[in-house]
Amino acid sequence: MYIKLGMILLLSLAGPTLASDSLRMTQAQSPPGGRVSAPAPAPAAVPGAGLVGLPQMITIPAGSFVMGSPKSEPGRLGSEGPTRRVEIGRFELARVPVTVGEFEAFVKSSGHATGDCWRTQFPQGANHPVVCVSWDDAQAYLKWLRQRTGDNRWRLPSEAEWEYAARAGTTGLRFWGDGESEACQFANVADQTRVVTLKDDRPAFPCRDGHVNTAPVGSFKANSWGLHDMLGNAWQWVDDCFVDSYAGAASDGRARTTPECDFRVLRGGSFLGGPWDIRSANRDRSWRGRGKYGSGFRLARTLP
Ligand SMILES: [Ca+2]
Repeated sequence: MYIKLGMILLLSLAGPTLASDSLRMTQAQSPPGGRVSAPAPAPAAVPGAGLVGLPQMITIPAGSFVMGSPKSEPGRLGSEGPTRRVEIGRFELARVPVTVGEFEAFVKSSGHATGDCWRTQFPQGANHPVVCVSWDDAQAYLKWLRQRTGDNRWRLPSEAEWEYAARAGTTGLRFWGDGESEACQFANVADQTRVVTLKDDRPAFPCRDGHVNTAPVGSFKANSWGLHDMLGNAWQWVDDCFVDSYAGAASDGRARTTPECDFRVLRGGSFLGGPWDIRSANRDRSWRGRGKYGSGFRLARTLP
């Protein structure tokens, strides 16, 4: 399932001058699992340029599933229906979301202009998911990644692909089942740690996951397809324009998009998500040019 480590080691995100462009992700900066850090450090001839590992990608098998939620589902939004069967072709999805360290390497290397929100909301390690980034920031990251790797297949998942992968064959509220007390094994959610620490009275799960804000990516159990953090930790931008219903949506897994649409879809909930938010079918939206408090993204790649 996983790309062989040898294949992902040290693809240069710094273009053809691999040896001279050598910002390194040190061991301390490199998140646990899911990323391959650079080997023995080399002198940084061009400070700010990037040499980082690529994310571990998981091959998502072709198949079909029922997208959306039944009207009986607790917390359901009207936009989660009508349910319909969708056919998905195989593709790749990153094992974990894009991290702060990776986004920082991108900003330094590309000079991409973005606000400070992604690094100033609360303390985060380099191995936490980057949050408060916009859909346009994600597109800039993808453009940079395509250029640096010479691989034009990098993209965001479509909303249908995302839900298919998040469910990993399950049909309930969450990939671990419908239970709320189990949530803290599988996701960083609004939990009792946050309730007690911040006196936060928003709806929370009846368990402790140990994290008030974001957690290092890959800290919680994966779904059965090996994907971590599909629910909780950080919202994930997908490619689609937000439409308030699935009526008329394609059934082949393509993103529903037009160049002029300004509101894009976010999926998965975040560290702020209570039981109604942390569901495989839940949807949110935001203006493409502005990050939400917990909005991040996860890389996908097209397969032939
Ligand atoms: Ca939490």
